[in-house]
Amino acid sequence: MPSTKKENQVTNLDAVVIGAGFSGLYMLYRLREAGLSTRAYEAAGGVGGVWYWNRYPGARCDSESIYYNYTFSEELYKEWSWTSRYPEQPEILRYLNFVADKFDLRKDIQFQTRIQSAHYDESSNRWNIRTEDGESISATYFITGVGCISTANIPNMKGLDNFKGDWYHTGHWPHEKVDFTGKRVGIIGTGSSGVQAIPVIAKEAAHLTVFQRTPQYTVPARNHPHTKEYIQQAKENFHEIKKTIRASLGGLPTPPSDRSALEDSPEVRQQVFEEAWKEGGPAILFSYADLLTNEDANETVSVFIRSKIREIVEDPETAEKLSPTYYYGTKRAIIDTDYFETYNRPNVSLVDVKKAPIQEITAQGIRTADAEYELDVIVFATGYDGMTGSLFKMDIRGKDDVSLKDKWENGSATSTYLGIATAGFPNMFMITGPESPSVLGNMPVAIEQHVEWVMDCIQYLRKHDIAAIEANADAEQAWSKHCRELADTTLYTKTESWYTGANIAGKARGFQIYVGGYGPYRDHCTEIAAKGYEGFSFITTANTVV
Ligand code: NA7
Repeated sequence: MPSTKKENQVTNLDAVVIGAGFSGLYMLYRLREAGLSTRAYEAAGGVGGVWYWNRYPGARCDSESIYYNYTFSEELYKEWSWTSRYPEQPEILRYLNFVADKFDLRKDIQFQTRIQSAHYDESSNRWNIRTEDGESISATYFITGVGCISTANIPNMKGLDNFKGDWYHTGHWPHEKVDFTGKRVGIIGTGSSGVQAIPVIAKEAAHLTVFQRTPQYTVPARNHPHTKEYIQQAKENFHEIKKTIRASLGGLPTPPSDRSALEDSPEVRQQVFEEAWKEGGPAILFSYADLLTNEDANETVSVFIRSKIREIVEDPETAEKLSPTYYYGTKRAIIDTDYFETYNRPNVSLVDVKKAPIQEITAQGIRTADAEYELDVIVFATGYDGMTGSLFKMDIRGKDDVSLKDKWENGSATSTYLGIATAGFPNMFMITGPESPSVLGNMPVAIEQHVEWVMDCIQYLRKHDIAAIEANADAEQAWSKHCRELADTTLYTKTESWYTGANIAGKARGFQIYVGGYGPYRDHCTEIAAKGYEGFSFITTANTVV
């Protein structure tokens, strides 16, 4: 790692990349390959992004391994072999370290460095960037690869400082093993992280109390090891896999059904859901075309999953508490290993904190409106300030010294052009930014598309001697409106979730994801570029806007 702490000196670069996860690593690689002087800045001590921090027990990916990786390099794809259908966090982290080593990326990553501010200077068309250590960097391009869900949400609960035991957030898990043996553990939150952690912690702890605000639909992952033959076949099918996932709606090869759930008789539908339940993973979500758009269709799958919960969970009262009522799939559709089964264990109990809210963390544990729970450890599986949280952690200022946070009114008026750029912030690119399809699919596929689009754009600017590119306000408004209109044709906006910002106290509500699917979105972005970056303005080297 180069030593770069140069007080009073300015490091001049072509491009600065924030983050060394899937986005940052690939962006860095492409910029460097194109001959741009580039450095990535990463707050963590190593590569990996969310996979560096999310080390909680049971953490694993919910996209199938053979698709949850880069496809830009056939050689890379063929050199790496995944061990199971849904890889665990340590394996994904090993993969990203392997990528960093293979392409010798580490030498251009400055670890343990948090970017404090990035201000655009209109007179020079450059970004002035400062680290928290006081280092100054000047760069033409400012590219964020900060992830969509990487800023931990630790609810502001009264009394946390008084707690005598240990507490952890799933997204900032210690590197050393947390030993739950013989401990009374409380876990708050039953999203993907809680659902993954609960069965694993329950096996170790003396007692696990789950504090649930909203019950979750979750379906079996049916994880299993991969055979050598299966992996070999995937490698042989590399080109086909790459082509299919890149054109798909959600970055996975299996297309969702084109049938309505309401076209089938109840008996046939039951059969379809049973088979999907057996197959596990995303099969249920993909079993009918209209589960996320039609309330009646959604009710059929919701009823089915609730019936499975009653079948699995022995205590009827617990089963009832675990049964969700919102539209299936409108919070992140979760897959699990033994989640509902875990509530049959004698050392696990479930507390409904919607009914009796948490009032205080005490020295001994958690006090809700109707009881006190003594605990040795509290695990916050309370999620993230999604989409904008990580961007707002930096003081990003564009033209006229306007901050991104102010422009987007703390998130309530978030608007972008294509989810990549935003008016008033020339030469700033967001990898999987708000209003891109990002989190509604298999992320590496979305990330590669953005990185490649940004790289092509930068090459175009350089070739045509253009100093800066900026999204036009009218194009941005039209894109935001289009995103909102599309979202309103679905059930997503009818449920409170981190997708809508509802999980963060005081955060403005808004659905900031493009729901039209990866493939159509890719085509649209490609067309915009082919039309000479329609909807963008160029600032020439003489500072004239064209
Ligand atoms: P999620 O999906 O946002 O889940 C967070 C959970 O924590 C969820 O059950 C929340 O209940 C609960 N929560 C949040 N704040 C509180 C408070 N104050 N009190 C009680 N319960 C609370 O985060 P995850 O980390 O599980 O998953 C994030 C994404 O990572 C996931 O979607 C995948 O894309 C990977 P709520 O449902 O809001 O009532």
